[in-house]
Amino acid sequence: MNLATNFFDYPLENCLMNASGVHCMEVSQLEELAASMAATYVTKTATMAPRLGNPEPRYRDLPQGSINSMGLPNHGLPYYLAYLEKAAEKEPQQLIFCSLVGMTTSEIFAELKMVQESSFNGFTELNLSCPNVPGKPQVAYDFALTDKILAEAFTFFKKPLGIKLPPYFDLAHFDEMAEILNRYPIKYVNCINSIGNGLVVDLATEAAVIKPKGGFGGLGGAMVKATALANVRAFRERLRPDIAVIGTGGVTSGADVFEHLLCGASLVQVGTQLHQEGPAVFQRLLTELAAIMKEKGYQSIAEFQGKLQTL
Ligand code: ERO
Repeated sequence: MNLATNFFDYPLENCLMNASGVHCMEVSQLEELAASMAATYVTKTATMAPRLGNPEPRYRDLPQGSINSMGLPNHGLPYYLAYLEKAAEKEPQQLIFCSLVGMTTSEIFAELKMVQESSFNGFTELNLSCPNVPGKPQVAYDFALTDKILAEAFTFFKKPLGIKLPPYFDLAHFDEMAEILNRYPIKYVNCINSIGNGLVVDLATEAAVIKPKGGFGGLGGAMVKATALANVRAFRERLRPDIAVIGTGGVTSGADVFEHLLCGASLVQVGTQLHQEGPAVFQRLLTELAAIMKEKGYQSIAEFQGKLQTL
């Protein structure tokens, strides 16, 4: 079975990687991802300065997924850039993604300038969808602001850039965001970040299960899969063909990976399930994906990628 694929000029052994935020905050975790069966990986979304994040408990695994309000704990962009520059020296052909976010537009531009001036030439993922910083709305729900940020960013940022999007729930919003994105030289979108501001209740204690923001947090895992697939499909149908879509959300099995690919994903990220199972999850998902492809008579991903049928 051939699970190989390409992401632009990078030949990859398969289509799997972590979702930013999971198993990628520490260099030791990044090294474990590099050594795992994941084809590539992304660093924890970074701010310019290190952050401790929100008070604990701030993450909870649930029977149907997870809820988190981490609040962007990270070691600061220079920490991740130093790792990425060193990794590229060791293995120049290895594809790695650098995720970043700013609390202000000027922080975003300062970070992009730092990446532009660095020797890191992989993909940069601009996260416009963090749901968990108190008082800070998700940028990508503000269409005019997203447009303004991209217009300014591309005046100086010349390296490959992707955008991490929040889930949208209305066809008019898919249309509006795709129309903006299609006007810029972005390389990919990543759908979806967690579904923002869910509330999970513990029946026994009659309390919320996480502490920050009164228990409100981003939902991930199995419960978000249908929303993730809809976003992958909706953007694949609307974006220029040269803009790739990375599928993230609800991947717990090889069947889920297959469905993301079928809806048009070029790569598939694993978040909640990676948190629950550790990096061994990638081998299991690949074994399951290969079994499904064999049963269906597919020899390669290209034979079914993006070919969802409608009734
Ligand atoms: O709270 C976080 O650090 C966080 N959680 C998410 O579910 N998505 C994010 O994008 C994010 C921080 C950027």
